[in-house]
This record gives sequence, structure tokens and C-alpha cells, in this order.
Amino acid sequence: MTTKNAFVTIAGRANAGKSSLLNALIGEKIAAVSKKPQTTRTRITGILTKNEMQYVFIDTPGIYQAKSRLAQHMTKTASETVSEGEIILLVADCTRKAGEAEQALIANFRKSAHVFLVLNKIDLLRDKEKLMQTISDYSGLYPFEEVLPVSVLQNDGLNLILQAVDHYAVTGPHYFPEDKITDQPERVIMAEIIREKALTNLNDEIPHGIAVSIESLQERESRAGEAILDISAVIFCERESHKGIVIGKNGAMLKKIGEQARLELEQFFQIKVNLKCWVKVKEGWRDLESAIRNFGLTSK
Ligand SMILES: Nc1nc2c(ncn2[C@@H]2O[C@H](COP(=O)(O)OP(=O)(O)OP(=O)(O)O)[C@@H](O)[C@H]2O)c(=O)[nH]1
Ligand SMILES: [Mg+2]
Repeated sequence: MTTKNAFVTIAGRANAGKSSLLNALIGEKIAAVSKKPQTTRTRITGILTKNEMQYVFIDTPGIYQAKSRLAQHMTKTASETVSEGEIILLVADCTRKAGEAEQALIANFRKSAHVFLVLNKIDLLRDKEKLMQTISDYSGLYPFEEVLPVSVLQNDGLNLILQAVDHYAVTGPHYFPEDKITDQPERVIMAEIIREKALTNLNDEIPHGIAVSIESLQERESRAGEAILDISAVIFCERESHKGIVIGKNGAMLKKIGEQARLELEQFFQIKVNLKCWVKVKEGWRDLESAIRNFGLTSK
């Protein structure tokens, strides 16, 4: 069998639905998703192998006007990844006008890159006329090879994305084993599942200042002979006053986050999980280079 591969960069403004798209294409939830912008902080590789084809999708942090050092690293990660991409999906929310975020990314595209505009969230669109206008506005910005209106939420149009990408697949060996779906280490996936639940449940500025670290991980057997994974995680927040909110009244918030995370961890890793979460303060860490590095969030 002649094997082929395609490396595809997924870029766009924060909240456009990039990580949702990655998860939908892979068919497994490997990247955190939330309503809040700036959910994704690093490059995340998702792999889909279908017969002779291997797609390697690279999800990137969304472009967003934020000032912290962490945000600068995230923007740099996105720009650098895009500047290396030969096949790029520029994902945009079709209900919003093209803006600086898209333009900033476009400025980084290689001349040789094949770029597809993925206009996501068409399920939200009542007036189809508006879609034509949006397509025309975007077409003025860049000569996209194709414009693909999709709804990731409704799994609508995703095949068109794969078909578009197929044109530019190159003959060569598969870079990853067939059953591999991501390059993220287990601990990172675990921390991201917990962070996603914190993002979903917390409001205002707090979610953005959350980082999660897995402190210990151990598999054991219960007395009944059942395998159990003990996970101990620390949820870092930026201020003492935030700590109380993350823990909640009588620990209610922390319990909720932990419970939701445990269920998803059990589903993903297919093992019973005993999750213990602690909350610690790392004052203003998003502006501390050393802390950003320790959390593995620096750009190259
Ligand atoms: N209505 C609708 N919502 C969607 C669709 N795709 C994604 N969303 C929602 O949009 C929000 C953002 O999704 P994400 O996948 O986290 O977006 P992202 O582009 O990765 O965001 P960042 O990581 O912050 O850059 C979530 O609430 C998703 O459920 C869609 O097709 N339709
Ligand atoms: Mg994302």
C-alpha cells in the first residue's frame, strides 16, 4: 500500500471552534474546549489514520488581544506554527466579521501554503445572505483555495475538509503508529481535562489564571481486584482571593470540578479513577517566565 500523509495547521481567532474541530476530526476528545476565549495554550497534535492516509492536525492557541506574558507566548506559538504550515485551515466564526486576528495570521502564511477558510458555526446563522457577504469579505483578504462553511457542533461539512486536504497529501511514510491519536503525554491530557472543567465552572478572570499540574499518578488494585488510577492534581490560581472561589462554599466548587473531571478521565483512560485536587496560589504566574516554563506553556 502506498501511504500518504498530510500535516494540517488549524488556526484562527480565539473561540472560533478550532479545538472542537480537532476533536471532531479525530473522533476523540483530546483538546480542551470551552465558551471562554483562550482555552488552548499550546500546540496540540491530533492524528487520524484512515487506510493509506494519515492526517496530522495541529491545533493552535487562538489569537486574542491579551497582554499577559502567557498570552504573548500563545500568540507566538500560533504565529510560528502557522508560518511553518503547508496546509492551513483558517477557522472563523461565520457570525462574526473578519478582523485583526485573521489578518495577523494571514500575514504569517507562507507563499506556498494551501489555505482553506473554514467558516464554522453555520448552525447559528439564520440569514444565509449574511454568509455570502462574509465569504466575500474574507475573499478580499486572501485568495483562499476553498471556502468551507461547516458546523462542527452538528458534524456538518467535516468530510469536505478532509476531501479538500486530500488534494495536498504527499506520498510518504506515516509518521505515527495507526492507533496513536495525539502527541500529548498522558499527564498533559489529564491536566487539560481538569482545567477544562475549571474553565467551564468558573467565571470572570479566574479561569484564565488557572493552571493544573499532575503531582502524582499511580495505578493500584482494589481489594476486589479492580484496577484504580490514583491521580493527585494541583489547581493553581493567581490570587489568594481566587483560591476561595475555586474551592467554593464548603468545597462545593472544587468537588464539582473534580467530579466532572473524574468522569471524563474514566471515560478517556478506561479505568476507574480516584482523583484528588488541591488548590494553590501562584501569585501572578501568567507574567512570570519561570512559571510559564514550568507549566510547559512557553513558545519555542
Ligand atoms: N454553535 C456552535 N458552537 C460551536 C461550534 N463549534 C464550536 N462551538 C463552540 O464554540 C466555543 C469555542 O470552541 P473551542 O473549540 O474551544 O474554540 P477554539 O477556537 O479552540 O478557542 P481557543 O482555544 O480559545 O482559541 C465552544 O463553546 C464550542 O462548543 C459550532 O459549529 N456551532
Ligand atoms: Mg482551542
